[in-house]
Amino acid sequence: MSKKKDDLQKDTIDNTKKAPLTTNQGLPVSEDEFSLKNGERGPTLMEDFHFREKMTHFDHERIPERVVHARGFGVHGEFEVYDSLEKYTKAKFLTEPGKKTPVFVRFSTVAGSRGSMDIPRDVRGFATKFYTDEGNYDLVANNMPVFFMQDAIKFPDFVHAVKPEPHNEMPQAASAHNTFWDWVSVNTESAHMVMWLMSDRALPRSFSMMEGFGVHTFRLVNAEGKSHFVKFHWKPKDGMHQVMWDEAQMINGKNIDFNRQTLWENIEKGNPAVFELGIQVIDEEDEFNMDFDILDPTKLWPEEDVPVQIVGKMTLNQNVDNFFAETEQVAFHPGSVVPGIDFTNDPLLQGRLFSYTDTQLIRLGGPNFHQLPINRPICPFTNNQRDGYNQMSIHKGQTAHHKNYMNDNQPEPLSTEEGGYEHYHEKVEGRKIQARSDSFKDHFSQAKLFLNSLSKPERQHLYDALSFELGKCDVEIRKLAISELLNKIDRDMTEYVAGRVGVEAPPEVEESTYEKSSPALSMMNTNYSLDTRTVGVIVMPDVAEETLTEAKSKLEDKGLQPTFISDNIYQIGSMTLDATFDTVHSVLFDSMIVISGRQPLPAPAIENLEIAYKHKKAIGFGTDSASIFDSLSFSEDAKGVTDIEKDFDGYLDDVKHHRIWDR
Ligand code: HDE
Repeated sequence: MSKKKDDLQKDTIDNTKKAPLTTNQGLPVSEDEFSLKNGERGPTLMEDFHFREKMTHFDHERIPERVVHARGFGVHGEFEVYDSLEKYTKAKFLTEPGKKTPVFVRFSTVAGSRGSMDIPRDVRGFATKFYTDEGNYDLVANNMPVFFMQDAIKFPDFVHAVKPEPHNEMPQAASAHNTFWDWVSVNTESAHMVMWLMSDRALPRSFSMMEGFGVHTFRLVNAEGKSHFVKFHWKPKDGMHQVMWDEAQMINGKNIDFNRQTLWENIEKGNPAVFELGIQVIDEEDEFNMDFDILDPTKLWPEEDVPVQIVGKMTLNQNVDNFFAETEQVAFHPGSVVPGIDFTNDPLLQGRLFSYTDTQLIRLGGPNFHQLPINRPICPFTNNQRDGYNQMSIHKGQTAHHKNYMNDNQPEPLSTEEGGYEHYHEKVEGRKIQARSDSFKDHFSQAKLFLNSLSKPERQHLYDALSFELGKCDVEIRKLAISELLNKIDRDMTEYVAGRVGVEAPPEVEESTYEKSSPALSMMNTNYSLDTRTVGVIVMPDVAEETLTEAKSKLEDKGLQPTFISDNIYQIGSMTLDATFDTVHSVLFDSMIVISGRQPLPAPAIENLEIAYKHKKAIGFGTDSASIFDSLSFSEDAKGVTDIEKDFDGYLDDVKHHRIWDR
């Protein structure tokens, strides 16, 4: 159990134990089904304090959802630093090799409301709270390394544009609508991020199969006070993998909780989500040596130019005990830092430093939200703040002021040598102006860099995504986006999308001629593993029990997770199958296998296999099932279709590689 999980125990109430029902005042209750009435058929009486208390609590059970990132899913774990990073930082959790720090991570989508689906086309939040010995450090990251704008003052406009439209609250959790495309088309600093949003990165197969990025340039400051610029990365052990858009739309209907359920179940089964922490570092002296401004949050540092140094590992291995108390009440803030980590003048970051505490005040109802069990540090904290809504602590003593004589100046600020936080002594000079540096003006080069770095299928998916999204917009907005955004990034993309959405491609402009690419940006250049991969195994009733048990153990031995599916829940020998075609579908699995015996396939099995084939998934079959191909549109010789009795390894290799892209 992590130190934080341990810390939560003091507030955990075990409601699984038999206990008498009481009111909030501890009064034992004798009746909880009938309110107090004037006669059996009479009106309810005001005097029924138990009814009133129960109903009042219920009436007040909702708090405002987050204005963005409303739908989230939290998990506990631990972070371990590999080697000391003292060269760069004095942060203790990064300088003691092997030191383990408890963490709580909340993954989220951005635009949808709390009850929206798990796989919209959207950015994913990836916020980590490190409960360090020097206080909480929050790395409030996303699964994309850049952002839609360069200055925080535009954030409310952007969010208003991407959220459901104000007049009719549609569409839910989607950027495929007029206001989003209107905003990004006339705020072209969004071009790079729009490419990411239209890419497969926006449709992660699982929370454990996506990268995380701190986005901004931060500072690491060492004990000598020397600062380096840094970008933070999370690299997933299982690699980055996506689902297809057509598939995502089906998954969202079949299982709205797809990503959260996958994570929850894997953790329950003992399969943690594992990420390595990476840093890219630029010396202060090299601040101006890139071909962009390193303070510009719409730019990434190509990994080939500034390598990612892997410095530690995070293992997410424990689910929450209570969703509301932990996942909903957790409050992140990019301004929660520890000595050795500091900010830069990235204007987006500067604005975030204001917004996060402010939003918690309304969401969590007052200034004491840091006392909520999930938010409080595991190290002691003491200051002169008192009172306010929901003050949970009883502060003993007469003084709540500093400096003081009466209490010998306690609590006492620590010197920086003793561990007190010191802001980096950055030299700042300038006039007060509302303007943006010219060094932020290139909006298109890295949009093109991203596009240049994609493999053929990834690029095609991006074009298809644009065709879908703009196809949902009015014709003026389609034209606007194509001429103001796409045409300035890539001509081929412009012509393709214009053709698909039925507008004329605008005249060619001097489009970005940026030719560089960054192979690290392609999801194809990632880790491939069989761990946690799922297989839907279609079973017909005449199959022998041994065939099934053998298949099950063969698959499980390789780390795969089979679900045995039939028309009905069949009991085959002593084995009970897991699901029926009513409850699951091939879109919910990474791969399908048919163990049919010689019986013809029922219609739902045919549909499942055809869709799995369309979604480029590996398909396996048993030798005596070869007749199934009589009812399918593809043959046993098709790519990624394998007789698992003859070539089990070949089948595994296909599953491991996620999709048969050249099918
Ligand atoms: Fe956030 N963001 N954001 N954001 N953000 C919030 O804070 C904001 C930005 C991110 O799981 C809010 O507690 C502004 C970038 C995550 O609880 C709010 C700007 C990145 C989460 C807020 C940004 C993020 C949030 C809403 C532009 C990636 C979810 C609820 C200046 C580095 C945290 C809340 C969780 C949440 C403001 C841009 C990541 C309103 C003003 C860039 C992962 O305060």
